[in-house]
Amino acid sequence: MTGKIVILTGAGISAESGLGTFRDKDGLWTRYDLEDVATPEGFHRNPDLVQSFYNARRANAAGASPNAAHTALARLERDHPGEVVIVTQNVDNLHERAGSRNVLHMHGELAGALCAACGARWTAPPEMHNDDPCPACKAPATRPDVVWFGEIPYHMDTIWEHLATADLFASIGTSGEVYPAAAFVQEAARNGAHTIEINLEPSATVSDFAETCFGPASQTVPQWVE
Ligand code: BJW
Repeated sequence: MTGKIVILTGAGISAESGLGTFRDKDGLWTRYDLEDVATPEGFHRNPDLVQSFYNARRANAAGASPNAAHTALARLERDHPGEVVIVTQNVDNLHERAGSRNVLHMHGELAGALCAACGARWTAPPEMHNDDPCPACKAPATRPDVVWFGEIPYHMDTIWEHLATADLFASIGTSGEVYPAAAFVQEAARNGAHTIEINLEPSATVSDFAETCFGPASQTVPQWVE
């Protein structure tokens, strides 16, 4: 592999680390209504439910370890200095714990807290409560620093710039159901990148990819990186 490599990752890359995906059978959205826990309106209606959902996920993520797929991507970055960008939809920090450095968390991070009143951001404690005071404005308006439906994902300008200059775009472990991430393959291809989907099964956007590779990420990603 040579040239600039942009890699989009989703929940499937962390599945074999024991973190649940959203839309698979047994996924989080079979047990929770996304309108209740992944929208600003849901947070307004029942902040305690949302905080307990994310407190449990923060605890799960803290107990999880990177798997062979995360490690392989970190190795790819070490072997191609300055050429690899990971754009992750995941709110865990398994890419960083595997050794990846150039990681953009477009849907935020479990490790972050955000003030719904003034927009201040700080490091989240293991347990958060919505009436925790904001360290900046003191409003009791603490929420997880994650991107819910109807909100604009982080780092979008930087991500579009990377997609415009990518030579290779790989999508790993994402269902292709959520925008704008689901549109990245078309943008990268339009700009001349080779595109590959690496997933357990074909995603909703599989027909947009030039190449596909199906199987568990802990096997397919190390093979792809070799
Ligand atoms: C394995 C595996 C193994 C399993 N190995 N693989 C049309 C255009 C644009 C926007 C919209 C549109 N229509 C609607 C919208 C709005 C909306 C949207 O997309 N809705 C859809 C439901 C249709 N999008 C938004 O609101 C977004 N904001 C937005 O669009 O702002 C305006 C804007 C416009 C243009 C530019 C910029 C901005 C915000 C979306 C926020 C999503 N938030 C969540 C929660 C984050 C916090 C948290 O984690 O709780 O993000 S929802 C959830 O879905 C989470 C994920 O990051 C995201 C994607 O899920 P992912 O990662 O793909 O997981 P799954 O479960 O769906 O799939 C797992 C895959 O892994 C499967 O394919 C498995 O097969 C595979 N797999 N095991 C390999 N071992």
